[in-house]
Amino acid sequence: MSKATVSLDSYQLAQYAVQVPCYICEGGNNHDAELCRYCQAPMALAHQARAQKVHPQMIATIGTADAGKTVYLGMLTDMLSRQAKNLHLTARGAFSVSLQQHTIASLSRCRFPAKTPNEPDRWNWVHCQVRMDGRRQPAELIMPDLAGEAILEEIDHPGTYPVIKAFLSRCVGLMLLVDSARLEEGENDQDFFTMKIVTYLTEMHRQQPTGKKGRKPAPLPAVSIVFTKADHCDESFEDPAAYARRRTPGLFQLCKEQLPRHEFFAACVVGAYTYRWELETKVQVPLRIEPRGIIPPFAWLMQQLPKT
Ligand SMILES: Nc1nc2c(ncn2[C@@H]2O[C@H](COP(=O)(O)OP(=O)(O)OP(=O)(O)O)[C@@H](O)[C@H]2O)c(=O)[nH]1
Ligand SMILES: [Mg+2]
Ligand SMILES: [Zn+2]
Repeated sequence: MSKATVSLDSYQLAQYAVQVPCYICEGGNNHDAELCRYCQAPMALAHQARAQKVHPQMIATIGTADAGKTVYLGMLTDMLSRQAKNLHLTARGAFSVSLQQHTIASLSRCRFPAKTPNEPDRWNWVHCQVRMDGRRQPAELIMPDLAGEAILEEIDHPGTYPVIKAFLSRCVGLMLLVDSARLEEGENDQDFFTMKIVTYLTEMHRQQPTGKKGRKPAPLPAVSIVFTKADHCDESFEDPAAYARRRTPGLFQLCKEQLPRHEFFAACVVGAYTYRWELETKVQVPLRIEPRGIIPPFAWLMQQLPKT
């Protein structure tokens, strides 16, 4: 009678019995899942966080569609990864370099990067370490590039994008981008949209369970409000708070009443631009890359972060 050796795969089944919590929404996932089955955030974030002692803090960059989030975040991460002193960023994991790589590659071909798709599995997530002067320990941060349409959809219809709610409820700092090109065109939708975002945040924070008896609720995140595309309005660089009072009075007042830690900034990535027609669509073309005011909103936010 012949004998056959059959290897037992039961050890593999044992691995599936242990669930790995998603770093963003804390939902349990199989150990080999690439994306969280509940919120579609990359599970690499959870694996990296488990492998190190310090737990990354979350920083959100939010604003309407077209506000300039991708361009701003891509330029910010690129500048910080090249800057050697004061504030320096090191990407954690190859996927954390994609945003910077795509943004800079597009700009150097005289194009702006493409619109961020609405599907969470196609967003770029930056997991990085930031070293700062005056702090012994570097900060570990997670900063995704969210799609503006998805942000507003979640605010109007809560539950549409669970990843956005989970992320915003846990973030310690926020960069709220306001499109100053639209403000200069005389549109006031930026004022309404950004007021909606601030109200959503403060409401969500109020509804959060305060935890065990005696434990204080987490403080509201620090918020830097950034007027993007400020090449359209030099005056916003001179006094961003005065510009906010004039151009976005609703947002200015709401921040004053509701956000104990906030500051206004102006930033732009290009110094000159033109337009070209592509398939009957007018497309903006960056001519000169001349970043201004990119680092201050982030540097201010870093000073507000709790020390880990
Ligand atoms: N003049 C000028 N235009 C800019 C600047 N930054 C972005 N833009 C314009 O704004 C557009 C949108 O920028 P994005 O960074 O893709 O905007 P977004 O907020 O990521 O938009 P979604 O991905 O739809 O959420 C770009 O295609 C440019 O036309 C800037 O600094 N100056
Ligand atoms: Mg984008
Ligand atoms: Zn999740």
